[in-house]
Amino acid sequence: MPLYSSLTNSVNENKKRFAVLIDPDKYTFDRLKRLIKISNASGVDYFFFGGSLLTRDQQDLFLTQIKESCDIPVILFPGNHFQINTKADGILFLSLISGRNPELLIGKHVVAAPYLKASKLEVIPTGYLLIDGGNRTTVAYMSNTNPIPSDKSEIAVCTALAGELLGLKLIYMDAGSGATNPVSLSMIKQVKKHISIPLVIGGGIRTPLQAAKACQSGADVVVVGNAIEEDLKLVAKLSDTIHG
Ligand code: 1GP
Repeated sequence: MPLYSSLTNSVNENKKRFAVLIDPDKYTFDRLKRLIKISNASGVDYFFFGGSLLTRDQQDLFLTQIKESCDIPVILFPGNHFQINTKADGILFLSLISGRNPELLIGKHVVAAPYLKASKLEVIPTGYLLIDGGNRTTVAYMSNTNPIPSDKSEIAVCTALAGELLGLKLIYMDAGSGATNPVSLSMIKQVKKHISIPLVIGGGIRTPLQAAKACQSGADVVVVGNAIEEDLKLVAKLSDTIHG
């Protein structure tokens, strides 16, 4: 089944989904193999793959290894169009709608479009909202955009709603990798109340309790990267909590 249809089915059945973010710069090949094994055994739903800035040329090697060793779908979460890779299953075609940088609203998309059209990647049009997580993150710097202030839920609601009305299929609210504070529960609740497309929450989630609260507040998919890089054992605990 296509990734997006499967996700909307889960949302309709109120089943929460768990995505492990793999920033290929943060893993050695051996540690990646351990992550795949643990994720497979723990029922991880998706691997999100990418980073705001990649400095090591190991994407292809890593994607090959993941696809050869498990059935967990790999969805590209690209920092830029150089990260398009047809070994993955799908791509979050991100428009950074919380920002006012035209290159990340539409510019890079024009460059990427013919490659995506010619590929077999499932393209998931995604409204990407950066939310202030209490520290300056790589993604905020690299994207040259201002995150939405953490206490301005009404801005997040209107931005997410605009994304949905423009035809985007997913809203991803991200406090940024390594954020001090995850997206607030009240902001998640407000946004969820006003949109009807799936809601992805990530950035700064480090514990099963934080993941559970994000789910209870309305997250349909919870994304964790940093905390898992530091402790692979967290995968099983997060998976159990998110899947209830
Ligand atoms: C970042 O949402 C992801 O874009 C995950 O963030 O690495 O802080 O878990 P963390």
